[in-house]
Amino acid sequence: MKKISILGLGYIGLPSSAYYSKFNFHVSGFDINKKHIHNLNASNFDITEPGLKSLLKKQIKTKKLEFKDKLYKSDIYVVCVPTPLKKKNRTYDPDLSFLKEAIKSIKKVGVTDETLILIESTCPVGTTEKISKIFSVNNFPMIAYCPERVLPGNLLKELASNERVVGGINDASTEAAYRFYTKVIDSKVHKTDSKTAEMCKLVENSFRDTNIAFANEISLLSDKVGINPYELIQLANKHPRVNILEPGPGVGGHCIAVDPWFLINGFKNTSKLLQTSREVNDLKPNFVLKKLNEQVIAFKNKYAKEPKIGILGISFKPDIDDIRESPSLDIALKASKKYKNVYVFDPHQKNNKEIDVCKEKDILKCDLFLFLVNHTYFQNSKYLGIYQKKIILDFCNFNKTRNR
Ligand code: SAJ
Repeated sequence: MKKISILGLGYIGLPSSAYYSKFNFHVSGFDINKKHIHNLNASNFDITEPGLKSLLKKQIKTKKLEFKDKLYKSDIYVVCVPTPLKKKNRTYDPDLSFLKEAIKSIKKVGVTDETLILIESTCPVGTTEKISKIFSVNNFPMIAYCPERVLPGNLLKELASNERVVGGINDASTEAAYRFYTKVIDSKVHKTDSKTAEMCKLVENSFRDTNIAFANEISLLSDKVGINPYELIQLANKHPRVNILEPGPGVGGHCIAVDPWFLINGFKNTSKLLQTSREVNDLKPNFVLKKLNEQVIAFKNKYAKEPKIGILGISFKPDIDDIRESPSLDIALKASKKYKNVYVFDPHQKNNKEIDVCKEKDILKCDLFLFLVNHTYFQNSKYLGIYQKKIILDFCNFNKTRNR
């Protein structure tokens, strides 16, 4: 049985380790965070991804899945470490230190020309070729870039069903990557070179960011003429060749709001549309706060008192607890600082470290509501009642069917 090591047990590496161990492989999950490894080995999972906890438990029992704080020699290495952006001074340069360390640690345990290294982390174009240079010509492994495409919240299903793109630094690497993914996924695997595969990942997420920016700009224009953007978009989408996404409070998460920067930074004069899209999406929370302020002033003028403000949802998108880069959390934090009576409620947040999340009974007493995240939980008579009877600002299409 071939041995696989997964490097980096985050939101891609951890489910991938469990998933790959369902096939004819022995999988060893490796992470530099010893505490994380300890927790995984103690079955102490802090996970909300549907189905993941039970899959992990099941696969650990088969003894084909284990977690280690040391990297061991393997036939295949799947690299899923983070490649964050350096936000210092807002330069948004990619930090490839984790990736470089991961590749160095693979070199240290020893590779041959039979070893296969699959890089799934998001990278600037050309990274796979560059990092391959650290291996000596005598022991040169096969290396391919194979971007992940899974959607948080639907991850285990998409790991199996999404088509994949694999791009090796040479034909042997592409073929080996192709053989691996065709064994473990139920969908097509497309072969290309490493640069095209790297760019493909960045283009996919930039496409979504730009399309959301279009929707967000439409919402700003709608506000100028006093119409409902969601109704407008629903009607425009009746055209057979129009399919506008949904405006929201901004774009969050660790991918869509981040990945376009890999292209913008790499090709400054040729990525104006991407940069503008980022700006449009990043400015949306300010617009939400401006609209909130208008309502607060109107309330104070009418009732001669401060309104109780209820903020519904702080995660970066519906039905998950992930708050990374969340525009809703940003709005909630800023509103809590500016106004006296702000209540924040999110059914997916229990003990949030960044903001106090109130009890549901308290939120129901508010006067003015900001609907920020369209959690399925909110689709009940309590919140429909609020929507109809109270002062509301809807930035998540609460009252309409989803259009994603
Ligand atoms: N959003 C809108 N309007 C929309 C759709 C989304 O404002 O119509 C917002 C969401 O509320 C959220 C943000 O965009 O704040 C991103 O959410 P998302 O559902 O678009 O994407 P992610 O970040 O959860 O996952 C994306 C996916 N990429 C694409 O759809 C092209 C996923 O397939 C990738 O694997 C993932 O990025 C990644 O890891 O790169």
